[in-house]
Amino acid sequence: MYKVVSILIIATFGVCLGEFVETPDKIYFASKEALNWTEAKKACEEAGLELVSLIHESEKAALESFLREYKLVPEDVWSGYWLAGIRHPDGKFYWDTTGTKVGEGLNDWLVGEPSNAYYKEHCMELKQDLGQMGWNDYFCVEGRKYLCQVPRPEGPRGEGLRDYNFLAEENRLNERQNYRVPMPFDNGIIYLDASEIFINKPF
Ligand SMILES: *[C@@H]1O[C@H](CO)[C@@H](O)[C@H](O)[C@H]1NC(C)=O
Ligand SMILES: [Ca+2]
Repeated sequence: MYKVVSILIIATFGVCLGEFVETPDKIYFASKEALNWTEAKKACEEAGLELVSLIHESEKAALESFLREYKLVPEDVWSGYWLAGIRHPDGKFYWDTTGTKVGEGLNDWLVGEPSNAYYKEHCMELKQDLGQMGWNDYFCVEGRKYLCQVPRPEGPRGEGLRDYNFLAEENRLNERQNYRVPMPFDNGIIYLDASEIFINKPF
């Protein structure tokens, strides 16, 4: 099924796929360019694809092996890829493409995430931290490479939202009280505020 769908997509959107890293794997696509989240969503859609959503454990394994095989694993904490998940005004994360809640099947948040730094991290990226791939919430206005997939052939579909402007606004819902990131220094633990960590990375 995937094969038929992807051959159709390649045939129809061959030109647009020039924006993506060329791989023989035609289920996942890694962008070459960095865009903000809404532009990344649009770029996937213009190629007949959609931002990657991760609902089942098997999808995490498939995506990670794709990234490893083509040497596309995020190199450091600043080189993640946008995924389809966003924090809605109700404070909860949803996959934009399916309309379902993030974390209901697979839950792959990195330690200490989602941190919602400055109350403005409403978009999900896949990044690597301490040798582990997983999810982080990050500022939607920032440029990131992004991951697209062949649209899910079955299952729930999100309608999409009329207005995504809330992604650039503060949202203090589900605020963590005294949120602190544990750092693996010595046998005691040194704690840093999320705001200190982001002090050199203004948005
Ligand atoms: C992304 O960039 C476009 C074009 O500059 C802009 O219209 C849009 O609001 C931006 N989206 C976010 C989430 O910053
Ligand atoms: Ca975060």
